[in-house]
Amino acid sequence: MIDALAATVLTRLRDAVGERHVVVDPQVLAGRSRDFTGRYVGTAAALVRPGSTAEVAALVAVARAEGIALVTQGGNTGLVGGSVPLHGEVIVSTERLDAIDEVDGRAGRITAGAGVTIARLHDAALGAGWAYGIDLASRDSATLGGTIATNAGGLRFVRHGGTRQQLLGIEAVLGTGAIVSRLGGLAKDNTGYDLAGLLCGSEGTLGIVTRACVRLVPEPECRAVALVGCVTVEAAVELGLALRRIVEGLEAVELFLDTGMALVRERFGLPAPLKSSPRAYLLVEVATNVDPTTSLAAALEAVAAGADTAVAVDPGRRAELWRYREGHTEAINGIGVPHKLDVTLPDGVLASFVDEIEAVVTTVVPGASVWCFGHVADGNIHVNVTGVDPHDDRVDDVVLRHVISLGGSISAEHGIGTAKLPWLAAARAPGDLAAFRAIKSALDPDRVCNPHVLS
Ligand code: 2HG
Ligand code: ZN
Repeated sequence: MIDALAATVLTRLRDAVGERHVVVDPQVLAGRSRDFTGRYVGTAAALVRPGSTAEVAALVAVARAEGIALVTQGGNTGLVGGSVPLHGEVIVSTERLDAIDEVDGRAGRITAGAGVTIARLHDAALGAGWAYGIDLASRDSATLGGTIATNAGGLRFVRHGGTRQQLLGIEAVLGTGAIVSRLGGLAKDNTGYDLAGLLCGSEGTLGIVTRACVRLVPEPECRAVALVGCVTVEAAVELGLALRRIVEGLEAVELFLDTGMALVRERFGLPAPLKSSPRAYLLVEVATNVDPTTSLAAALEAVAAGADTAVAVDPGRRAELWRYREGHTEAINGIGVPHKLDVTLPDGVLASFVDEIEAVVTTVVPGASVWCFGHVADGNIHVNVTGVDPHDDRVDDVVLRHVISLGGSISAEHGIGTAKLPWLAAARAPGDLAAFRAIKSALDPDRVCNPHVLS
């Protein structure tokens, strides 16, 4: 599309963001046109790097006038094909929108650009004596804007909720070209529609987020991590549910299995963390202002007496235990292009779902390997499947339809992107979908903002 218009369009894009910030180098474009897994690979004729909200508005104006589609990209850590140019879109990189504008240590909030990474946000929060409630394994690359676009959940959801719960305000350029800006940081504000909440999770389809104001949470003084071996998945799920009820300051409850543990250990050359070789592992983190080790040990004794457990308090050892969980994504990528199915199940069927899903998958693709891990306290399991052609959707179909039949969600935290689009109609009611379409056409009437995602 852009090839035919190259001369005029490129000139207008350069006028909008400056000559240096329109990148056409094929090597750079190729790197930015594929996702982390390699399953989603597109092509782009240009990548643009706006440096301000006004420049984003100028870009959107060019896109509307020239009929160009835009795909916004932060750290490109998305896993559902939502931030790569699968239909020749121009990539809008938020990397220059990287200023931390204000850290309010008294009120506990930060205003920052969409391109600020989650790791930088954490550092800024800690520097002011606070913490940011969203954390995820891709923290060094994932950006504030990207996590807002996808309403990222991450590792601390059980305590702080998702990104939408952290948002106090947003600045964005809508597909209409209008700039919306509400960054006053008021905790309570019911003056009309919640535009920040609407843009959060909209996957770049309604506009481009340029800045946001997020709330901070207190940073507890002490942390402890326990890795508990469980003989069955059901025991691990039950333990996670029980801990949610009885442990104060529960910050994370993560599940993974013996197969994933073996893969991660092999990939990174890690030692066995426990004496036994259980079927399932529960990784629990607690953060409180008094040393939580004794209360965590007592809680584990109460609900999982005698379980094989490793406990860590000092930061280095805690990170070592987390490595077994956080290493999953990279280790799985190392053995082939995965199909990633990020789903939520109701509590009552979670364990049986994990136990049975391999059989469900291998009925359609014999020989496929299934890797389950995730945020079990939120009912969120990441079903990764390897050994399947990247373009073969039969596995996605059978897993997602199974999830729907069990009353679950086909997207817990990664979004719909292009990956889940074929199943959206089965997962949402016709009235919901009509409302989605009405919102899209009101805020992005010319379909310039990520038009192939979500609709
Ligand atoms: C995680 O929880 C991320 O580590 C990635 O959401 C999940 O790789 C995945 O499937
Ligand atoms: Zn996750």
